[in-house]
Amino acid sequence: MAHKRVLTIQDYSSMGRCSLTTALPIISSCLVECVGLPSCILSNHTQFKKWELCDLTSYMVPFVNMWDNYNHHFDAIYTGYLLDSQIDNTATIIKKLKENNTLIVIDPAMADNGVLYPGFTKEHIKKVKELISLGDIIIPNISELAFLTDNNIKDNYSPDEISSMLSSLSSNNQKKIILTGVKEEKYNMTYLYDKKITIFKNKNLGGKYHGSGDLFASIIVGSYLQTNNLNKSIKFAMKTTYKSIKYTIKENLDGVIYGLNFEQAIPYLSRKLKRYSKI
Ligand code: PXL
Repeated sequence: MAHKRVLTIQDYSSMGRCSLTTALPIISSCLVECVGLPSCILSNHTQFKKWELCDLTSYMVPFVNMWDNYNHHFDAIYTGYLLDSQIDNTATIIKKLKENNTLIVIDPAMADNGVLYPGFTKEHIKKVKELISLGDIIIPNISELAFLTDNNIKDNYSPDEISSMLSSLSSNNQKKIILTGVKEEKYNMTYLYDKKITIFKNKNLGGKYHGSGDLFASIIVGSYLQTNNLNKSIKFAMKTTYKSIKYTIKENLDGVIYGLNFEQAIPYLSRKLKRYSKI
């Protein structure tokens, strides 16, 4: 099995599993090396009432430049939650480190349930649109897709509306899009837009869980590097997220704040990947 390495650029929130505290263990459990560049460090994510934030914006490029002294190759660069001021830096880092075979995955982590995360404004949407232009695979949820395509925010979208938002974000089929968070009766759906649309369904267990998008995107990145099969990676991501929700409910944990109990689903993910890739 060839060694693979991912650079992920997002915040480190000490309390409340999301961003780097999810990406690092999940990508490692896919047997892929994960280099985490923290864009800022928070005491806890911003769905808590209050937080302390240590902004590392000015360190991001110097950290990466320091690696010039060593050989390195990134099979993928994966970005998540970023402050407005960090998006230009992130673009600079992507342009500097991207080689011909480096996959760029952008999770435009900025909104959920129809609302932008605290502190984010129209300016943030504009900046994320610029970052998306560098991506090969984009992983928005339905709220982020609507914000990024200047559509109205509402509870439900028709299949035609979803299809036209996907085609507009993919800029003439240049990008693959994995859309999460579309609900239909008892189902939770994921759309893959790769010139055509494929829909994946899972039972919806209800409830809101912080960091589920970060968990999903991390599994896609880690397992796609191992399998080179996006459909398979989406199935792994959906099933592992589903199991993590089940473990969170079973142990009566507060998933709105502390995030998903994904640790217990890691053996499942590793087993599935091992069986598929014969690692
Ligand atoms: O999961 C998205 C996310 C990541 N990081 C921080 C957040 C959020 C969502 O609120 O606050 C700091």
